[in-house]
Amino acid sequence: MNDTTAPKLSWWKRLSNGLKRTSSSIGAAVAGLVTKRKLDRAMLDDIEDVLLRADLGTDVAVRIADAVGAGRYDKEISADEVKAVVATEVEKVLAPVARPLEIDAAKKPFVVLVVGVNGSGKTTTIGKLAAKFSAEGRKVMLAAGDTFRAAAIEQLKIWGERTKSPVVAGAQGSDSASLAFNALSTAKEQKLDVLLIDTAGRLQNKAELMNELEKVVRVIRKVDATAPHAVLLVLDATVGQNALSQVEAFHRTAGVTGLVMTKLDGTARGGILVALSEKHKLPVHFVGVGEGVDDLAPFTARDFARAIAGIE
Ligand SMILES: Nc1nc2c(ncn2[C@@H]2O[C@H](COP(=O)(O)OP(=O)(O)OP(=O)(O)O)[C@@H](O)[C@H]2O)c(=O)[nH]1
Ligand SMILES: [Mg+2]
Repeated sequence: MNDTTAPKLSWWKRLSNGLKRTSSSIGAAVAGLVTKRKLDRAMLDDIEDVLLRADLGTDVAVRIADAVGAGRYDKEISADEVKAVVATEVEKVLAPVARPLEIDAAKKPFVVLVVGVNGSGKTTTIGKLAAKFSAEGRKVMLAAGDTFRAAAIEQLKIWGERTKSPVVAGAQGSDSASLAFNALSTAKEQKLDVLLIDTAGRLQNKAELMNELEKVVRVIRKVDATAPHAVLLVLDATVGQNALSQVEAFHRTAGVTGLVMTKLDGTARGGILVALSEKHKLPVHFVGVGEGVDDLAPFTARDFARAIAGIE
């Protein structure tokens, strides 16, 4: 193993291990379906059901079943063939959305606002991103915009210490828009490279909390009319279909520019990322496959598609 392949392999391993619950549920079901049977409509319907249960969404499930059926009626088909078709079709959906988060170095700082429902993984993702950006030699600042809970401020401070990034925090209960304003003003004065702004978790159907988020965006623009330069919606893969309505609501309120999907290691519903990509076509920048600082990986269509299909 040389230096260029080592990180790639370990990332692939983390991704495929992370997605094991999703891929093995698809793989086992497909294997059970195709043994010693000739392909017919009933088998395709069963394959479609398996894919729907993994949350890939109706359109994609139907398309995959059609692709499996094409030219194969009345023939025996192996589980590996089905998996290969799954991987190919899923990759087609994901390829247009798998886009890196590009930091525009001309923005000082490049402002990243991180939003999402309670517990989706926002603060942890900020910590992981701070580590990544610092490792790239960028000067990072964190803003503890979740002012609701004292524990949230503490949690961000710990990530600040770990990643040696300064943290701007206010008192618990203070206004999160003013906190964001102060943090951005300071980061601008100090000509820092990246400002990562944490926000409190909020349910997408709570109008008051969504209005507060709108205010954060408005106030940030008073310091820099072009900011925020990225609005990342952090989605927890384990919620399944609810992620679709989260994307709609947060996109409407805060103009989401890209997605991060966390907890792909803890769910059999990783297919939701495919359904989301098909429906909303928002860029997917990263996926989280664990709680550790290294467990955030850039999203790549081919790797994800193969991992979800359970191709080794
Ligand atoms: N397994 C796993 N756990 C994760 C991942 N990302 C975050 N977590 C865990 O999920 C829990 C919630 O993460 P937080 O980062 O606090 O989530 P949050 O969105 O900031 O939560 P609130 O601020 O309460 O809205 C923590 O226990 C994290 O360690 C992931 O990719 N995989
Ligand atoms: Mg948090």
